[in-house]
Formats: sequence, structure tokens, C-alpha cells
Amino acid sequence: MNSMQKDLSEILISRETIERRVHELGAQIAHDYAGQTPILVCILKGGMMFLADLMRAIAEPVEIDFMAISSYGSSMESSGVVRILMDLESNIEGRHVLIVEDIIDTGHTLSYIIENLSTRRPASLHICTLLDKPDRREVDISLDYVGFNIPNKFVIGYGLDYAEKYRNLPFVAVLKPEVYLQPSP
Ligand code: PRP
Ligand code: 7HP
Repeated sequence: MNSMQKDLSEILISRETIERRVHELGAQIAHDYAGQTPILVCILKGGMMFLADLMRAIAEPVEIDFMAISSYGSSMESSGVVRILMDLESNIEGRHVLIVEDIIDTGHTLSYIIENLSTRRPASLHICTLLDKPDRREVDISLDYVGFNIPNKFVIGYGLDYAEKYRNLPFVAVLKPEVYLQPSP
């Protein structure tokens, strides 16, 4: 067992299950955007592993771009205060934009991103998230592509972190409570 695995209480979504679902989503997106060359906007840092796999599962031309948003910092609770740390390089006016997120929790981050990107007059703006935690929602948002609905548990892996760790696990897992309850050194 490696030094990260001892911190996990359960594997919620296995590597194989993620791979299968990402391929389904990619096929659906390729079908829905055929002939449109959408810009996939990855929300850093958590969305990067999902983007890398999803874009390879879309057998149609796509462009990619990145945004970094601060909301959680290193804590487990959203501050509700959202700001852009790194903006897009592309001009999205008149373009079909698909936001690629790892998780929608309270919805504050995404709601801010939607509001912000909408002012740039894209031809369309849709959302693709690997994980949705609907029990935690504080802002009503409609999601277009969802990989998995998950229960109200703090998850890590496949891009998702706790205090910047565990993003490199190839599956989605739940942390043991003692990991986040222990005092920091
Ligand atoms: C996470 C996640 C979403 C957001 C979801 O990002 O990637 O962007 O929180 O939470 P919300 O729906 O409650 O707003 P985080 O701020 O942890 O940054 P990271 O992706 O760099 O880890
Ligand atoms: C953000 C976030 N980051 C990691 N794990 C979760 O369960 C999360 N919810 N919102």
C-alpha cells in the first residue's frame, strides 16, 4: 500500500468506471458539437485530469483553454468568495464554449464563471462536470453533462485535492476523517 492509500476510507469510483464514463461523455459531446469546434475551458487545477482524458475521447476537432479560480484555497469549505487567478487566452465571442469542471459542490464557483463568461458573448455556453454533489448545492445551476452524482462526502483523486495532495490518484476516493481532523504540523 502506498503512502496515500493508507489515508483513504473507500474508493468511490474506480479507474475503470471513470474511463468508461469519460468515453461515453466524449462520444456524446462529439455528437452534440459535430462541425462546431468548441473551446473546452478547463477550470484549474482540479479539472486538468478530466480534460486530458475527455478531450482524447472526443473524436471531433476541439480547442482548449484554461482558467484558474480561487474559492476553496486549502480548506474543505468554499469561502463563497470567488475571483479569477488566471484568465482565458482565447476570445470566446461567437464561439461554442464547454466548461470542464471536476466537481460542482455549492455551485458558487461555477455560477461566478457562467456569469463572467456570459458577458463575453459566446455562441453557446454549456457545462460538463465529472462529479456532481447535489446535496450541497446553494446556487441553482443547470448542468449539461455529468459523469457521476456523488453523496455528500469530501472526495479526492483524479484531479481533486485535499490541501493540494492526492490529485494524482487515478480514482475518486473518500478520505479518512482522521486525515483532515489531525492538527497540521
Ligand atoms: C473546487 C472544484 C470546483 C469548486 C467547486 O475547486 O474544482 O471548481 O471547488 O466548489 P463549489 O461548487 O462549492 O464552488 P478548488 O477551489 O478546490 O480549486 P482546485 O480545483 O484548484 O483544487
Ligand atoms: C471542492 C472539492 N474539492 C475536493 N473534494 C471535494 O469533495 C470538493 N467539493 N468541492
